[in-house]
Amino acid sequence: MITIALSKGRIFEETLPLLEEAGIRALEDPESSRKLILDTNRQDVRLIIVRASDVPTYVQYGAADLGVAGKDVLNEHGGEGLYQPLDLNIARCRMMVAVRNDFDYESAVRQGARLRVATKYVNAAREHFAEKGVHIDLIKLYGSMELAPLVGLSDVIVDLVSSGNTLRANDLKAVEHISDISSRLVVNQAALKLKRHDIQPMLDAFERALKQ
Ligand code: PRT
Ligand code: MG
Repeated sequence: MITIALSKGRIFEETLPLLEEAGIRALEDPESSRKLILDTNRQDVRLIIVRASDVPTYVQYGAADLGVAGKDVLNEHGGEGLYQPLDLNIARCRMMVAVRNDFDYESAVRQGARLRVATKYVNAAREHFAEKGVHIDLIKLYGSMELAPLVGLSDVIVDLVSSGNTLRANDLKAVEHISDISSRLVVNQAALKLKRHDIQPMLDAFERALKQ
């Protein structure tokens, strides 16, 4: 049995065509089904539906053999026990620093002010501001970071931006680009050795699909 961990939403949707190339089709849609384990057309392959940030953990411990996770999530997890053979180039976005429209970020940085940074991405934020030599107080959040500067929880947020609509709708502006984000295929290192016969053809099929 090969178990593939995916999250609902954009990762699931954008991974489907790649699975298709490997001859794997889900028999149910996770958006309408409440099942957490989905059968596929192949008896030896199943999909499990987990939170995006839990994908590396399931694969690390071998509860899933493969998974798809964003670089943002992998950076926070650390990547221990994971082989990362392919950048799938899906679920693309940018990790940015954003502030309220009326906040003068440049001068706060110039004056050496200590910044309160709210984010779900504490590793990425710590690395970014350390590199800039900016002192920060980190405030860990689990979602809706955009709210934090609006109600005075933080001066700055570190968050993902794709269309920019969420920032605009909340009178925020992006002031720094930290990194480009896309999702990667992750494979359990032991599973790759023990099940190479089944897993390698999948990796080859994903790679073919990416070249098209
Ligand atoms: O939703 P949940 O709390 O379960 O977890 P999650 O938000 O991590 O999962 P999910 O499924 O929303 O995202 C999975 C992966 O998609 C992330 O780990 C990223 O690698 C990638 N991705 C790509 C994004 C976005 N684009 C994105 N726009 N993840 C989140 N967003 C959010 C962003 O945080 C912000 O709140 O969308 C909002 C901004 O979008 P725009 O279009 O308004 O700029
Ligand atoms: Mg989300």
